[in-house]
Amino acid sequence: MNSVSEPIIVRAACPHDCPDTCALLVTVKDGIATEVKGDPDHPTTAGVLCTKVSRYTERTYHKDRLLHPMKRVGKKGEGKFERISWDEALDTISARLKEVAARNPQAILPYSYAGTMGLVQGESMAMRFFNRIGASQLDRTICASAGAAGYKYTVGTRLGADTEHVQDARLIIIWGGNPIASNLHFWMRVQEAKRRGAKLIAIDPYRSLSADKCHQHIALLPGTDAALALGMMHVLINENLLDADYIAQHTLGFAQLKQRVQEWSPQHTAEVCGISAEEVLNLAREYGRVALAGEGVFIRANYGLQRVRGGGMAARNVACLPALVGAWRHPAGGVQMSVSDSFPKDAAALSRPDLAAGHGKPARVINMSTIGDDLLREASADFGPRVEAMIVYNSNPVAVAPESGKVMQGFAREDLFTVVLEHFQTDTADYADILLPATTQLEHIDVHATYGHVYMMANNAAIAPLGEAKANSEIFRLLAARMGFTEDCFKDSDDAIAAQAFDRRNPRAADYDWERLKETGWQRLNMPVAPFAEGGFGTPSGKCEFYSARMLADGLDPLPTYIAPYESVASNVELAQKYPLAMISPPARNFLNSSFVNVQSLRDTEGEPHLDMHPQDAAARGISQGDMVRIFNDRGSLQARVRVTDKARVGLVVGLSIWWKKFAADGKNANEVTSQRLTDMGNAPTFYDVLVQVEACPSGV
Ligand SMILES: Nc1nc2c(c(=O)[nH]1)N[C@H]1C(S)=C(S)[C@@H](COP(=O)(O)OP(=O)(O)OC[C@H]3O[C@@H](n4cnc5c(=O)[nH]c(N)nc54)[C@H](O)[C@@H]3O)O[C@H]1N2
Ligand SMILES: Nc1nc2c(c(=O)[nH]1)N[C@H]1C(S)=C(S)[C@@H](COP(=O)(O)OP(=O)(O)OC[C@H]3O[C@@H](n4cnc5c(=O)[nH]c(N)nc54)[C@H](O)[C@@H]3O)O[C@H]1N2
Ligand SMILES: [Mo]
Repeated sequence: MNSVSEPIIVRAACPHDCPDTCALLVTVKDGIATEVKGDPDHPTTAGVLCTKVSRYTERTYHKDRLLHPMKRVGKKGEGKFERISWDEALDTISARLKEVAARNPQAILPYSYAGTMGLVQGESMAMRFFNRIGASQLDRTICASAGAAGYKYTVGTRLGADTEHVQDARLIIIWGGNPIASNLHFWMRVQEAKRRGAKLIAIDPYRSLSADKCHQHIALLPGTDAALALGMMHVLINENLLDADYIAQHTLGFAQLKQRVQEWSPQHTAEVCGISAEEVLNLAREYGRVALAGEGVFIRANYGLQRVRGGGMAARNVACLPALVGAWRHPAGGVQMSVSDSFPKDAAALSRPDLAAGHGKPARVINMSTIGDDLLREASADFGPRVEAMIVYNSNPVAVAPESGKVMQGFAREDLFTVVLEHFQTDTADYADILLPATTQLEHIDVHATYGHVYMMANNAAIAPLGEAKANSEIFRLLAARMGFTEDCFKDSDDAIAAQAFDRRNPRAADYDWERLKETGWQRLNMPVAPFAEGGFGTPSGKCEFYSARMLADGLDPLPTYIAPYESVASNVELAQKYPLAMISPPARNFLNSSFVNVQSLRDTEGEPHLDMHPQDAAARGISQGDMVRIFNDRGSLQARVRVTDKARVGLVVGLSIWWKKFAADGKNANEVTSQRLTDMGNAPTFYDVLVQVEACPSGV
């Protein structure tokens, strides 16, 4: 790009699906990116990057980067391709899409998630394109929609306690999250709080890296968090550890809540959660007492508690806690789950839903979490047309979607036309008919909202695209032209799109100026700290809704309750006789979902697929440290090497994820055994609501 030999520094933003969205400084010398560092001046990044992203150049210049368009020459899934020109690729795709669209545009399905969180490369040109076609809509549920639904019923909007004040908290509860692995910059502030005397409590069935560093670890059974929150509310209410003034002014339904929680005595709660009654009592008392003393009690509620049948309700119950004790009054108090609603994204300008409206009837919606079943469905009055063409970008569904056996069967359909836009030949790319090389964050521009802090972030292109790679936005721009779409929005440059990203009519982004943001790299939204200190919740009543009429209208219990997992020893006795172990598959520290698994140095650190298992469970099955085991249920099986450890509580096995199948000895990963059943609200997947059995593999495997 530049030919001077003096290195230049380019301001960029980390594109990955992580709450931290770091501000990056990229060193470029003679057109080559030589180093990626965290911006020391950006308040949450604070000059620090995780191991993965500090190796960003290793990923960008990886020898396996896709550099040319290719077409499939082998069988689906075999991964055999031949180089073609961009013209041939775009002509083939547009011809096929026109043919399908002429029959029924809803037979076309985009499939994307958060490979990049950028608004330009993720939420604009591609969405415009599919809206204009009138394609099926994808319900993007795979990560956060259960918790989002539960949180929003209660609090009204996804705002929460501000990361920048965590260090001032006196009590920090890490609930269903592992920030050392997945929210490092939050953890750095937790460490500062600890040095200042804060107490840290982890609530997690597994002694994760983070739980191990907390003062206390409450190892409840998976999927029982809603019960624990009910038990805490029982104690808070019955022992009058309450902020009566906050409750009176800013909450709705206290009397009904009081009645509801009576059945959740510490003893009963403890039985459901598989912990002791003292743990319930002490947790509630500590929470209430510290908050009522006017100090910060900060709950970091994360994704671990949402990936089960009652995941939405669990998030809702946890979101009720701070209102009871007035924790929201303190800048370091309240709950933080996602703060993504802080950003006034201009979705109408970015994705142009009005273009879809031109097709008359509303588009059919397909849930990305049931893609296995939906690819295998025939046309029907209920379902609509069979999916005939699928365009995948920013996602690796063959590795990450639940019940993988079905997903692979769907992708293997000979009559399905599949296009994949990727950096690498992932498990999903192996099934593509046309495989297109996409640029990485260093090669394109973008603008970012985040879900863990409140800064708008700019990403400048640091280097020219490698090989023939093109940005997602450019690929869809070219496809739109080939399809004959003449609307002006298909001519927008990436800069023009970025300039439309935030709605300046909203006071939070009133002074948003893309050209300036590109120079400064980041800019805080005009957001107050302690967003609910004076109430002002986003619910219909404007209060924190212990009782939610909207939930009742949606067919849900209007009050906090407990919904047992689909698959647990207590809830499904029959299944548990065959499959007595609960399995969870949370992220491995050195991977980001399935991204980075192909970066050698990071994969070397993780080694190979492991299964953590309690000594008692291992002994009962004649399994020893380092044995290769088979993990199975009715949906499928996979192999992993056992680590016998009491990090996993009795009855629980843990397979840190998400491995590329092709790097596992048996070509499988944890999603072989996960199910496509959905959560109580938000239609999200239930990745951690799984029973399995484990047996030693015959020796020699
Ligand atoms: N390094 C790294 N960082 C990441 C990611 C990654 O893959 N790798 N992924 C990114 C993405 S997409 C997301 S959504 C976030 C996820 O962010 P987090 O939610 O913080 O994710 P995890 O690290 O999986 O932490 C989940 C924890 O929940 C625990 N858990 C499992 N089941 C239950 C349960 O029923 N109840 C409770 N209380 N705990 C349970 C697990 O043992 C695990 O320790 O992280 C983001 N950051
Ligand atoms: N068993 C199990 N399964 C899980 C989870 C779990 O904890 N356990 N977690 C779930 C969660 S929380 C999530 S969010 C999902 C994540 O699922 P995905 O969003 O699919 O995330 P990744 O696996 O990281 O795949 C993203 C892909 O996008 C590609 N990519 C990155 N940037 C670009 C770009 O600019 N252009 C193009 N075309 N491609 C790009 C990357 O190379 C990568 O292959 O997985 C879910 N699956
Ligand atoms: Mo996620």
